[in-house]
Amino acid sequence: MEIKVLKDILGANDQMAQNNQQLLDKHNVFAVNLMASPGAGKTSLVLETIKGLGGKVRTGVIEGDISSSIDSKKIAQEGAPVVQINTGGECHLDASMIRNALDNLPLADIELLLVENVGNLVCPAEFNLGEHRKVVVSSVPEGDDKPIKYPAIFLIANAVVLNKTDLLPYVKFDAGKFCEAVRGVNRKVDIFEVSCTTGDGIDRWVSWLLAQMGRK
Ligand SMILES: Nc1nc2c(ncn2[C@@H]2O[C@H](COP(=O)(O)OP(=O)(O)OP(=O)(O)O)[C@@H](O)[C@H]2O)c(=O)[nH]1
Ligand SMILES: [Mg+2]
Repeated sequence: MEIKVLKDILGANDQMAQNNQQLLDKHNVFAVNLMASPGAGKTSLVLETIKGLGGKVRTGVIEGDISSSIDSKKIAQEGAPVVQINTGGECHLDASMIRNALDNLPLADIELLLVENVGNLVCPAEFNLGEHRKVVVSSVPEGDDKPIKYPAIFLIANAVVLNKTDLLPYVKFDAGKFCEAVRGVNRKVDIFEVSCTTGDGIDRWVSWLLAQMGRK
C-alpha cells in the first residue's frame, strides 16, 4: 500500500497569517505588530501613537497578554476599538488568535491596527500574524546590548523604537552603541528614539507610520 506523505509547504500558522493579511487588505487595514520585553512601553507607545495621529487615522488595537485586561482598558479609555487576547500562558500571539480578534473588531471602521504582542523578546519573532510591519520596542533600562543578545527579533523588524530616552541621564546606556548593535543585525532598519513620558520623538515615529501606510 502506498503511503502518501504530504509536505506542509507553509506552516499552519503562516497559512493562517496569509489569510489574516488578505482579510485586512480587503478592508484596507494596515496592521503593525509591536513586540518587546515586558514593560518596555508597548502600551504607552500605542497610546502616544493614537494621540500623535490626532484623529487623522482611525485606529484599532489588539492587546496580547498572558492574563488581565489592564492594557485594553487603557486603550478603551481613549475611545479606540480594542480586543484583549489572554493567551493563558503562551508567550506570544499567533495567527489564529489574531483571526479571532479580527472577527471581533469593526474592520470597516479601522485604517490602522496596532497589535501589542505578549511581552517577550524571543517567541513573538517566530510567529507571523498577517501584519504589514513588525516593530520592536526596546527601552533604555533594558540595556544597550539587547540587539546582540536577542538578534532574531531585531533581524525581522521593519523598525526599532528605543523608548524611555528621558532616562538616559540616569542609566548607563550608550545610544550610539545600541544603534550600532541594531544595525549589526539589521543593516537597513529604521530606528526611532522616543520617550512616551515626555512625547519626545513621537512625531518622527508617527510620520514613519503614516509613510508606511502611504499616508501623509
Ligand atoms: N520613564 C519612562 N517610563 C516609561 C516610558 N514609557 C513607558 N514608561 C513606563 O514603563 C512602565 C511600563 O509601560 P507599559 O507601556 O505598560 O509597557 P508594556 O511594554 O506595555 O508592558 P507589558 O504589557 O506589561 O509587557 C509604566 O510604568 C510606564 O509608565 C518612558 O518613555 N519613560
Ligand atoms: Mg502593555
